[in-house]
Amino acid sequence: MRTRSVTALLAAVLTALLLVPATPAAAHNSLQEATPARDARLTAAPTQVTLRFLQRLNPSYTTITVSDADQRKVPTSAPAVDGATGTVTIDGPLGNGTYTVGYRVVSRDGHPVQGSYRFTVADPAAPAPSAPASPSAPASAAAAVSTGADAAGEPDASGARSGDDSPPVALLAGGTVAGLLVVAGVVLFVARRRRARRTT
Ligand SMILES: [Cu+2]
Repeated sequence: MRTRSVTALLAAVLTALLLVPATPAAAHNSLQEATPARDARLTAAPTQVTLRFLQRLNPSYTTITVSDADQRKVPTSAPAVDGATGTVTIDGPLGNGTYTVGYRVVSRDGHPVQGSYRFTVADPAAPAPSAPASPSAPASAAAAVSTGADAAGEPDASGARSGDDSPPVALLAGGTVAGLLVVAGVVLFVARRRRARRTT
């Protein structure tokens, strides 16, 4: 019977849609580990900032900055990228104070991910900084909200473990979804026409 086969096909298509695992948000890169750590209070000034991400970094699209409490950029080297890890070396010694690390990287699917966090240098041997910059500091941290850290977890674990940058996974999944949607639309259209023809 026609209607039954169309219904069965439609059910199969919908099932396939549900089974497609790709939620693009889950494929996004995210910060996994930072040195100095978020909100760390260090008794000795760091000379490097090292950020390890979920996915391999593209050296051409990796930015790591360090800013002081007045939002002035601290001179650093360009990021040295090794796999999923990026490191900048801080040119001069950091004085006591609060610093913001900002980063911008791309995900495997090409979408940018950015975020920031702060750490504080409180070396008891160092003189206190003269800058009384209290109200301006929190604004910078609030403005730079991480966009991709939401679903850092499970669905992408296999891809992250393999460590290769394979955009086809996300692209294929996206293409499959689009294709299935088109098929579902056609099936619905045909089914409706058949039904309409039968009633007239
Ligand atoms: Cu994306």
